[in-house]
Amino acid sequence: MVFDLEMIKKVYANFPGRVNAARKVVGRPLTLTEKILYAHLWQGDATQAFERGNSYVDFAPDRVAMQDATAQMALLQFMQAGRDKVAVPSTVHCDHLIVAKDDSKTDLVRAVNESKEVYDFLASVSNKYGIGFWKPGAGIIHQVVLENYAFPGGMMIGTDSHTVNAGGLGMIAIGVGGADACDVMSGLAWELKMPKLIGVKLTGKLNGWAAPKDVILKVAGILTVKGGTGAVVEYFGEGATSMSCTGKGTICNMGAEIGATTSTFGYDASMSRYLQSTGRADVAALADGIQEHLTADPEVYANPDQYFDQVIEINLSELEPHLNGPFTPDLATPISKMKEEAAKNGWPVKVEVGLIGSCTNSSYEDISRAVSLARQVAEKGLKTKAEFTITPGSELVRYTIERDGFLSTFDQIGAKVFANACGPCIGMWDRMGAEKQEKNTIVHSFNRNFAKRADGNPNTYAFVASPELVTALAIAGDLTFNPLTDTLINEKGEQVKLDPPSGYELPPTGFAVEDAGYQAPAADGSSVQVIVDPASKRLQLLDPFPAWEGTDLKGLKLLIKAKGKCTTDHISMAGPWLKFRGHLDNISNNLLIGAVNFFNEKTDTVQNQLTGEYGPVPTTQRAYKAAGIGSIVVGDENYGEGSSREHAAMEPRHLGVRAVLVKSFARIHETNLKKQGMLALTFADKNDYDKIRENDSIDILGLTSFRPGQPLQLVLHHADGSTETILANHSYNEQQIEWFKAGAALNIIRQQFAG
Ligand code: MIC
Ligand code: SF4
Repeated sequence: MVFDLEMIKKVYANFPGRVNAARKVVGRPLTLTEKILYAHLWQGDATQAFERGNSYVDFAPDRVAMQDATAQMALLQFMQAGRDKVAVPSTVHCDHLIVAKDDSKTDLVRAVNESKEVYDFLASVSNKYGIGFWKPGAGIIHQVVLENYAFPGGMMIGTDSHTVNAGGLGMIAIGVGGADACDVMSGLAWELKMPKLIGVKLTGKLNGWAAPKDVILKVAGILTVKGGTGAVVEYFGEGATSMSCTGKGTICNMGAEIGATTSTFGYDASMSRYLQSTGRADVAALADGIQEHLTADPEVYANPDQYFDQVIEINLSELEPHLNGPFTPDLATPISKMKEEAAKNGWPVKVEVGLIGSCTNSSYEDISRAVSLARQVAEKGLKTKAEFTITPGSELVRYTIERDGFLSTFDQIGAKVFANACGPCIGMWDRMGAEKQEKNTIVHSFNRNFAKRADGNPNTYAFVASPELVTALAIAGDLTFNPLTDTLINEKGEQVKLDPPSGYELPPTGFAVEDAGYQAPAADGSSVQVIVDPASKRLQLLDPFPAWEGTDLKGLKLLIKAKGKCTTDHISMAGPWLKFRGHLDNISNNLLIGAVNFFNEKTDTVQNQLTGEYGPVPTTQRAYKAAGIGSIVVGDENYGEGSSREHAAMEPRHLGVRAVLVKSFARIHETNLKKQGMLALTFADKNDYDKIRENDSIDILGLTSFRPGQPLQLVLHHADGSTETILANHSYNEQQIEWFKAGAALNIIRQQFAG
C-alpha cells in the first residue's frame, strides 16, 4: 500500500514551477537542499532570496512523524490547540518504551502490559485526530518512515532528532520538539532559520570492510558534535550514487550527531530500487518524471566551492573502518589506530557485548553483511567471544531476515534478538550486572554513546561502528582487533582470517511481512473519547504556562552552572525516566540530574541558596519554586546537544527556571526553550562564564524593550556584595518574542483558535 499518494502527486505537480521561481530570485544554479526548501515555502512560489544562516523562513512541511516518548507531550499540546483533525498526514510510532531483556516476544508482551495506559492514550488520540498509528513491535520510527512514507524531494518534520534518516531517500527531514509538530499539525507554518550548506563530495567506491557508517563516523571526526550546527549537509558524487539507499539513510541518520539540521542526497537509481522493493513503484515513477529537480543543478556539483558554505571531500576507495567513542560520537579512530589509542587512553579492550540494529543500521543490507561474518564463525571453527544482540528496525526487515535464514545463523553464534524497537540504544536495556558499575567496553552500530546511555552504567565505554565491524569485534572479543590485517585463533588452535563482509542491497526475493503493525485512524474521529485518569502517574493533562509578568526579571538564583558536555540526556535522562514522558510533573524529578556542577564537579548536588545546603537539582529547584523565586541555569558549549525531547525545556519551565545562559546551544533545544516561553541566552563574551559564582543572584534587564538583535543585560550580584554586569545575546525574532511574552507559543495558538 502506498500512503498519501495524492499528497505526493501534489508536491510533485508544484515542484518544477517552485524550483524555477526560486532559481529566478536566487539568481544562480541551486543545490538540492535549496530546491526542496524553496519548493516548500509557506507562501508558495519564492518572491525573494533568503540569506543562509540569517533569515527566518516559514515552511510548509508535507508530513509529521512522532515516536511514543515524544508524541505524548506533542499530542497533549495538540489536544489544547482546538483542532478536530491534523492538517497534514501524521503518524505515531511505538518504539521507545520497550525494555530489551529476554527476547523479542517476552519483552514486547511485558511492555504492552506495563505501558498499556500510554499506548491506549496514543492510539485513541491518533484515532480521534486522523493520525496513523504504528503499534508496539511495528518497528523504529525512522525505519518505518523510510519504508513507507519518505519520498524524494519531500519535506517532513518529526519529534525525534534522527528524523533526518529520511534524507537517505532524498528528503529534507528535520527533528523538532513536540511544540513544532503541534504547530504543523494545527495547520500553521513551521519556521526555521535558512540553513547554511555543507557539501560532502564522495569520490571512489566503498569496498572491503568499509561501510556507509564509516562515512559518517569520518565526517563526525572532521566536523565534531558542533560542526554541523545550523547547516544542511548535502552529499554528492560518484560515491554517493554507488551506495544503497539505506546506506545513505545511515549517513543522514547520524548527521544528528554533528548537530546538522539535516542531511540529504539527490534522487538516484538506488532510491528508485528501494522505493520499488518497498511497494512504492508509483512513487518511483513519479520521481522519475521530475528527476532533474530532485538533485542539484549540474553546475553545483561541478563547482561545489561556489555554492556551498563549506566543502569536504572523502574518497570512499580509501576509507578505513572507524570506531567512534567512548562517550562522544565524534572521537573517531580508524581501526588500524585502535591498538595505540586504547593503550594510550586506558580504554578496556575486552569487548563484552556487540549490539547491532537501531534506527541507524538495521537495513536488510546491514544485516545480510553482518550475517556473512556470523556464518564464518562455524565455517572457520571459531567461537564468538562477546555477547551479541540484534534489534531489527522494523517488522518488515525482521520478518524478511527470518525468512531468509539470517536470524537462525545469528542464533548459532548465540545472539539474542530483541524486539523491533529502540531498546538498548535509548537505555531500555535491562543489562545483567550493569548496576555493579564495572568498567567495561561495548561496541554498537547505534548513533549515540553518551555516558550511561545504553545501560545506565557510567563506566561502560561504548564505541560506535558499522554493523560489520561490530560483528567482527564481537567475534574477536577484542576492541583492537583489526579484521583487515589480524588473524584469530580458532578452536583447533589454527590462525584464521575473516573474509570481508558481503551482502545484498535488497532482499533478492523481495520483502515480506505478515502484519506490519499499522492501525489506520477513524475516518471521522469526533466521537472518539480520549481519557486521561487524573490519578495517573504516567499521563497528565497540561496546564498553560503563565504569561510573562511584563517586568525585568530580578533576583534569579543560580540553580546550576553546568560544566562541560551537557546533552539532553544530562538535562532529562532517558532509560527508566521514559515512563514519565507524558507526565510533566513526575518527569521533572530528573531535571539536570546528569549535569556536572562546576563548583564541586558532582552530579545532582547543588547548593540551595536559601538554606546553604547541598541537595539534588530537582529538589533545590522545587524549593525555589515554593518560595516564589525564579532561577537561572548556566551552561557550556553546545548545551542541549542530542535529542529533540522538549522535556529538557518544559521541565525547567514547569519548575520555575526563567532563563538558560550558555556559551552556545544545539539548535533543537534552543528552539524548544523559546517555544516554551523560556529565555535562551548566550554569553556575548564566552569568558563571562567564569564570572558566574555559586551564590549569585542574577537580574535580567532589558526585557521591557526586548527586541531582535539587541543583547540583554545581566547583573550578577555576588555573595560578597559586589556586582558585575555582562551582556547576553539572543536569537529571538519578533514572533519568538511574542512566545516569550505569552508564556509559550502554544498560548498564542490556543488564543487564536479560541478567538
Ligand atoms: C534519542 O535517540 O536520544 C531519542 C530518544 O530518540 C531522542 C528522542 C527522545 O528523547 O525521545 C531523539 O533523538 O530526539
Ligand atoms: Fe530509537 Fe536510538 Fe534511533 Fe533514537 S537513535 S530513535 S533511541 S533507535
